[in-house]
Amino acid sequence: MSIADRVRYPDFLSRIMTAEQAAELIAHGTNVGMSGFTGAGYPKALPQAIAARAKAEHAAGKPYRINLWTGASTAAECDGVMAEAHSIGQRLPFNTDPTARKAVNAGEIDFIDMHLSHVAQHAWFGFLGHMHVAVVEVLGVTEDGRLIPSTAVGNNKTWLEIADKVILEVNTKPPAKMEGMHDIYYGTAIPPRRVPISLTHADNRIGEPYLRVDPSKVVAIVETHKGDRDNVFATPDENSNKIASYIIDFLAHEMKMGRLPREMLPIQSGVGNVANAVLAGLLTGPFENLLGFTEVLQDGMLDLLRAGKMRRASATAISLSGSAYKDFEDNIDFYRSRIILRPQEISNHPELVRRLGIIAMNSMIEADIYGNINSTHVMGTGMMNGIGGSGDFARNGYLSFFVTPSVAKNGKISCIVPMCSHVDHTEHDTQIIVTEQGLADLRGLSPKQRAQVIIDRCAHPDYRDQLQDYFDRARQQGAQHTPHILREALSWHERFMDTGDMRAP
Ligand code: 0RQ
Repeated sequence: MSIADRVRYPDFLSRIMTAEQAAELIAHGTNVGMSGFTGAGYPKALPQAIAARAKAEHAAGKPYRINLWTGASTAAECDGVMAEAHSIGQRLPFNTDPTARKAVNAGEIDFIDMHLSHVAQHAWFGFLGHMHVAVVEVLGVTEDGRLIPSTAVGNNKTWLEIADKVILEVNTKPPAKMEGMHDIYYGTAIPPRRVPISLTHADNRIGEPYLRVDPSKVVAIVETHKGDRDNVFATPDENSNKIASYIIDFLAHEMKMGRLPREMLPIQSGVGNVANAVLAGLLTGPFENLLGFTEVLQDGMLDLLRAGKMRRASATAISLSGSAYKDFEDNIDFYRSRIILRPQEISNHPELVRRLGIIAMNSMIEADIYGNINSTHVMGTGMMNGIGGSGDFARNGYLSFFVTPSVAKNGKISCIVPMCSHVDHTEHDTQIIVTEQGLADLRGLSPKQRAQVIIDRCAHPDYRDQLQDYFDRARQQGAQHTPHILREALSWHERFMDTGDMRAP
């Protein structure tokens, strides 16, 4: 299928140009809103052209950097190439690319780590500054100039609304039959004019299938024909399978006790190997007719849909491995009626997460004995990826799980610590912590009760005695509400430093 088949709005045909020509329209110092969420739906040609332009400008002794705002992470061919060309000044709200991560931790990129549900509204409020250019991947343009969204919606609706100029990358690779899968809600407003979002079930449609754009803002159309990043996952290992089995047993128990409705509640799942293992566990688990209300739809949810275990899934992006993507493409008629893709301000909206009663499952770097969670910073200083959507779901979910193997780096580091070296989710947002050692149900417990359960159930045996000793001595110091020996708690991580592994990769 050629670009002429995809761009059905005649006025736009004269604006087709190369990525290099379009990159000339993006000046040094520009705030650029790009599409892209968890390795899906990001522009594939412009970032390479921007990187090439930056290299040429730098070689000529001129500065060239842009500020890059997206939905969430992109890929090596987007964040990676631009970071490698030293062409990113500011970056928000999330990144998983290793080259960009190094530049963030080296202080070259000013990274702003944000809740994903906050990004669009902070942009509207004017908190982030002015957006000059939006670069958005779409699958096509309708006869009347509306845009067919791609594999990720992310913040595209907002970028198209607030940017002065728009560059569209029309990707002819994803199936044209994705048209109609999306649900773009245009009812959000700025306080005090906000009204309730009328979504009462995870699979409601409340918007329209297309993105709107003011045609006069579209300055360039660039063609691409490329798949998204291949999001390969390792086959779940023993630890991931154990974590998954504890969660599934716990959910079954909660249902038996009448604390979870028989029809189950919609599921949010973070990304990564453990998250995928939990979804794989649900495949053989006792629950039927599931609903997904999440931000990223990964392989595990596709499996649940295919097996008929899940009836529908709502997300903002489809982020698949190569083989799962092929299945998606081959069976697009099946999936398009079962998947709804929404803007991230809706997929992650606290109002909806709370109303729908989402079961949130997210991975973490470390938890402390009182239930505070570090999702982002290795050793309290090195940025890993960002908080992403974990906070949107954890604070507002009906149930909120945080999961991790009990140790990292081949056992050299304990993921249960006396005091987190950085806190993303406070003890008030954490209900259940799970490692391969066991599950700690913290609901209704005071800090001292929580500490004992976390040490007993979640700590690795190699570290359990050290943590127990710390907790015992902290309590002996006096009957404080949350006992700590501050000097020791703050220096705990130093014992891992000589391993050389306590840095963000
Ligand atoms: O590094 O690969 O160099 O060994 O951290 O750890 O165990 O592979 O786990 O891929 O699931 O990532 C929290 C980072 C976990 C992720 C985090 C090292 C470990 C390894 C990765 P190596 P694993 P995962 C949905 C919700 C925040 C955003 C979020 C994340 C690397 O889940 O970014 O939840 N979450 N979003 O060795 C030192 C420790 C460590 C450690 C792990 N205690 N100390 N290093 N590592 N624990 C998605 C979106 O929001 C879009």
